[in-house]
Amino acid sequence: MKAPTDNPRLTQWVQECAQMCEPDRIHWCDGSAAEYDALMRQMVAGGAAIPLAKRPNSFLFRSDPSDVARVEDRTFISTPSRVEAGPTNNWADPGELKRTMRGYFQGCMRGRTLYVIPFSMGPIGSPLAKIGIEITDSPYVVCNMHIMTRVGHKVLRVLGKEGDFIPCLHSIGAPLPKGQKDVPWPCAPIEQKYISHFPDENLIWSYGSGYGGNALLGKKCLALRIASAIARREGWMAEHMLILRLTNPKGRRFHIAAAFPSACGKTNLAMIQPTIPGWKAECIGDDICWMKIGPDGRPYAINPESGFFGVAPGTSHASNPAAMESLKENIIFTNCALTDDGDIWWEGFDGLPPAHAVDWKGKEWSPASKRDAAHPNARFTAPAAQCPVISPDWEKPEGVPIDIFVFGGRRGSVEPLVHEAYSWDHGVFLGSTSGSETTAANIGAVGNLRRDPFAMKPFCGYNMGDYFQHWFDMGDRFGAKAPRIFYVNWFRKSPEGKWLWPGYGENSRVLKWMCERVEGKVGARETPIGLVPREGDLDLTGLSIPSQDLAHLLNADPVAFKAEVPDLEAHFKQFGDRLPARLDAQLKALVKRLG
Ligand code: GTP
Ligand code: SPV
Ligand code: MN
Repeated sequence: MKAPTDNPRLTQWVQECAQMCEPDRIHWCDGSAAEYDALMRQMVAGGAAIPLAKRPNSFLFRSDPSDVARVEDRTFISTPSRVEAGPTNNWADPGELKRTMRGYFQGCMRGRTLYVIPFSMGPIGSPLAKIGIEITDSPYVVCNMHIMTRVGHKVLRVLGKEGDFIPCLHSIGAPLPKGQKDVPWPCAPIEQKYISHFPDENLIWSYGSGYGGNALLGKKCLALRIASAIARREGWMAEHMLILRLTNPKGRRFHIAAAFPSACGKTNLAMIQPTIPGWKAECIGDDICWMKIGPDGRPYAINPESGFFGVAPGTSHASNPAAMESLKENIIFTNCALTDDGDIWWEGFDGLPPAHAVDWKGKEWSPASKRDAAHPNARFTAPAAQCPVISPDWEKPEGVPIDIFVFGGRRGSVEPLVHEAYSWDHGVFLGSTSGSETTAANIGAVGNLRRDPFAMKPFCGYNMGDYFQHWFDMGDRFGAKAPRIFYVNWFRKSPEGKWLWPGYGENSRVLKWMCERVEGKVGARETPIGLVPREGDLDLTGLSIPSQDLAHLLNADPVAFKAEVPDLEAHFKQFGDRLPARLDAQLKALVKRLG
């Protein structure tokens, strides 16, 4: 196939990759519906995709049981020196890593097609957008990229002859010998998986996995790890944040950007349907936020993606009706269960479980089975435009001005429902120390408390100490225009282990408090950890929460926080002289307030 571009750097890179990977053929993606349909037909015929009778143009995929989530242990930030990657990243020497990976890439696409996917992160032509080119041997990746990013010839037109792009090389790492039948989800064993980033060269090499952030390279690899490194150099921000617009009954708009770790509630909050009368919410993005300082000195945010790669389990009409409405057609489902009438199902779906289903491993399942029907990290890939609460401004090239930053995590104890930072520096401290229990979004143990600063631990493409400093530098530039900073925890549990807060749509009550704090209309109580609403400060009309539960939710127990200080000190210590002095000062101030 002739290259539909006259960009010499692009044609040369594709040629080099083809020489190394030795595919049977090369296909330049045009991003058309016809291309998507043809690839899906091919995957249905080959047994990789199952068409769903109940959802038009929707398909179910079952991954290999070893390839179900991001692999942080196999993810590398490969900078010339280890200190540039910092203590929170896996580092590998670029020369050595490339040598090892070239060994794997050599001939890895034999028997397969090399797809070239030109894509834009951000509305095509937006001053905040970036162009990437993904090379992959996975038609599943191509179809997902069609939904998650803007793909096609229009990207090549913007790129032009001289334009710059971020090369993203991906292979599932499973050459197909002649005459051998393919398996439904080819991939390489875990020890051969490499998700590698070379931030100094804006280069991504991913080998061995076909799943999510390991393989859809526009998402975590480009839009967070590489983009965070570029953003620091260029003076903007790339964050693991949802973006949402809230309009109060008077018509005043607030734009909120919130960073929670993976599988800790971004998609749900992004599509919130407020339970309090008169408040309206619109979704702008559910996972990634790029921000530049606008002409008025405020941060302006865009969602670089064009789809949702959302956690399926727990999604229902009760928890997230807007997501359910988005999933009616044109969806890729991965690792969900299949019902006998040709629909998908997962734990936490509306209504009763089906009497019989086929689980995510393709095995017979019934409610009596001891195992989950859907994998806990089962996902849907859905076009953002299908979301009933998507904002009419979600593709505005200049973005939306942010009023409020929210950090948070999943903590069964200690952290109250919400608190506000005393200052920008205190807010950066809250972001830098945020802790959360690990989830199924990464392969590894689930439920362990870890520090996940700014929800960026797995996604920061450089030394996290320098990233903290970048937040201070940006705050200094925002000055009086800096967004206010809050910290939330929807996941606090009673000693008996039940959720204390109803969550989901009811989180609008917490958002209302934040907006009214910005307007100076509502009070708060000073505590050692920050400003916490008093019972009367939260609008709880129509909600019946036992008052002892509410007291528990709003309790910032100094004893519990004091007990965490040694862990915070150890957390900061790992950054050595890269830790901004302003964070050290914040920790000392906290210790003093705790008494
Ligand atoms: P990534 O896509 O991995 O970045 O995840 P995310 O941050 O978008 O998480 P998501 O919104 O998909 O939520 C993950 C899980 O948390 C789901 O099982 C949700 O049902 C659950 N969840 C989300 N919001 C709430 C809440 O307010 N309360 C409770 N109890 N659970 C919630
Ligand atoms: C996350 O893990 O934060 C995700 C899913 O959003 S993935 O794209 O697989 O990284
Ligand atoms: Mn995410």
